[in-house]
Amino acid sequence: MTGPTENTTQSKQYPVPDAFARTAHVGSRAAYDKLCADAQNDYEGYWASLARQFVSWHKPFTKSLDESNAPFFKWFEDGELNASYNCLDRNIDAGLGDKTAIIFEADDGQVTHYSYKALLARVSKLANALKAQGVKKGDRVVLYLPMSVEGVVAMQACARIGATHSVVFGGFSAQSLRDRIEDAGAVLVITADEQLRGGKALPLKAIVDEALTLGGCDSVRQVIVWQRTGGNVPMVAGRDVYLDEVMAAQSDVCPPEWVSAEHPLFLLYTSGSTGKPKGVQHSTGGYLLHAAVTTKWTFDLKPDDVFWCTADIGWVTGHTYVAYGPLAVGGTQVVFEGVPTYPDAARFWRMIQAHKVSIFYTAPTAIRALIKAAESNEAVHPRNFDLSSLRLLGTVGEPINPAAWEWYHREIGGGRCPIVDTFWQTETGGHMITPLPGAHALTPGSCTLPFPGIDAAVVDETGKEVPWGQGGVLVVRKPWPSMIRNIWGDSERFKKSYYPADFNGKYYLAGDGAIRDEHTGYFTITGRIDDVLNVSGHRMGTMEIESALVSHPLVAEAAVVGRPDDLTGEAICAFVVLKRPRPTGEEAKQLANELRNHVGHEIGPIAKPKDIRFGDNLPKTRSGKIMRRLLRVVAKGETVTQDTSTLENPAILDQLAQSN
Ligand code: 7RM
Repeated sequence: MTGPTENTTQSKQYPVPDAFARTAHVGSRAAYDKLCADAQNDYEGYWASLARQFVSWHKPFTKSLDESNAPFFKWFEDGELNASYNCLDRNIDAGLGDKTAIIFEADDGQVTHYSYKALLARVSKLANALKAQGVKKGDRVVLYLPMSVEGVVAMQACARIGATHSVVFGGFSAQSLRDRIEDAGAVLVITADEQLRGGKALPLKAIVDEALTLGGCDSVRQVIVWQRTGGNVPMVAGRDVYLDEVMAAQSDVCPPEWVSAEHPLFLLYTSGSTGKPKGVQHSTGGYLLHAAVTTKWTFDLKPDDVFWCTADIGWVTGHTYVAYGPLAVGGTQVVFEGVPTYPDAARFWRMIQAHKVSIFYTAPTAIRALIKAAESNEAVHPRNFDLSSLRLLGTVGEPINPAAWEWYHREIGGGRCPIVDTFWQTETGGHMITPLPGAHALTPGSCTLPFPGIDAAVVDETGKEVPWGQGGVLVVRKPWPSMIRNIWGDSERFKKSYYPADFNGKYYLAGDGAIRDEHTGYFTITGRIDDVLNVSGHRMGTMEIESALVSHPLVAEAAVVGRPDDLTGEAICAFVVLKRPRPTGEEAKQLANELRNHVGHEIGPIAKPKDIRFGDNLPKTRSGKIMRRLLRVVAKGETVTQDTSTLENPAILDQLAQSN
């Protein structure tokens, strides 16, 4: 057990446990510094050497980075590879064919093991089936699937034939699904009859049917339906086919389609501060490289480890650290269909014990919910379970508060497991700022230092680095292999969002604020600096929610802000002006529920506002700008002390404050 020590800033530091450092891939601060120095001295050479080490190339690349069309950077462009070959065939060729690639645990607890060989056979059958349906290299395929082996297989099958997948999280509504299908111009959708989570069935196929009737989806020629529950779903003749049937007809051998390193492996839609969700476009070569190297170094993954990332494949974490990273390095991983609280809040601990999980990666919001559950019900407390197989823990998606960090470290990690607090984004493809567990002493609440080769910095509005101890804007000063390549179909928005003129168009703008520790230089992320909320680690644009609200016939105007929430990190708080007089009492309650459901229907349940407050108006400047800054104060339940003299209607603040 390693105890914390106090450093000069009074923040606790947990040193690297000796036993961990001895066997770690990056086993000391000196080893980390050496990697950083290598990258510093020969940036392109550093990445090229990793790309040769971690990726198998069908045709080797001759050039590392192409900056000629900045900020549309290209990496390893004349190299050819296949992501699915890298994740499956080459492991089998290396003798891992019978090794377990995936331990799948279903919602009801049923467990199935899949070897690398078995996974390749399934991927190949589906890849052949997609080809038989006419899917070609470069076509987009939308996946609307539960957390499942079939989901991973579908992603890998697309990669195998050079089709670009776009996974849509099963919690998004028909409208959101439609928007994504249309924007991507998908030729085919793969879905399931139903998704099963926490004992409840959600009708995915019915939502696909609805999405396709909303218009704009003429590009879709086929829908492949996986019968997960065997629920009786209507099939559209000539359009819908069953997954089992199309796979059964195919050979389990499918030669990989070799693609350029820059070929788009996938699109993944994510929320921005304005407008509709953006289709983040990722490459094949650079992305796969970062997925592999971060899985190995950040998680210190070894051949005997059992890795478990709890993220759904509908989010980027489920792409990089379920569908690609662990397979690319020949690991064994757990894939879980269900939720952490079913049949009870000990599900994670029971599964870690049963599958002897050694590396566990989850979100702070899940940890906070499970702390609460354990504190109110002894039966689900982790101390009732044998968690001794664990050697490393990780978190992702949002800042982790030090109290939750300490609990995770003590109660789950038994005081012996380092915690990697990994900062990254959909756009970055993989870890950007993260501890390497054999190299960095840990400070709760800090993601420590950039991954070797990532040139992250905290700067002021002019792009100048601020001194340690002073807050600023997080940027990345050099392009890196797994970075976003474009916003699908909107290059202008790509430039504006990520390479704004503020920094001469030279720095990648993450959209987060950060501060570095005065003594250690460790980074702490202070949160989004734009109108993006982070609710339970899920990104939500306030504009999207506002648009959903005003699409309701009764709503005249809406403003959405975040407020801190103990459990979900941030909670969505909506201020609404109706086209009729302001409702109060029972009527307000009913209307708030109606609006909540409306947002759920428009975007998905995750976007439902927690608070809805009705007002006669919203606080506006004389030029008509809504003062969100003041609404954030009201949302927190605090009194506005700021100057409100520029407001057209200062009295509205009192009304909104009382309207809860
Ligand atoms: C992987 C993922 C990205 C946003 C990002 C941050 C926040 C993510 C951390 C974090 C503090 C972390 N992709 N974020 N990880 N904040 N510490 N370790 O979450 O595109 O969905 O979200 O999430 O604000 O910009 S994401």
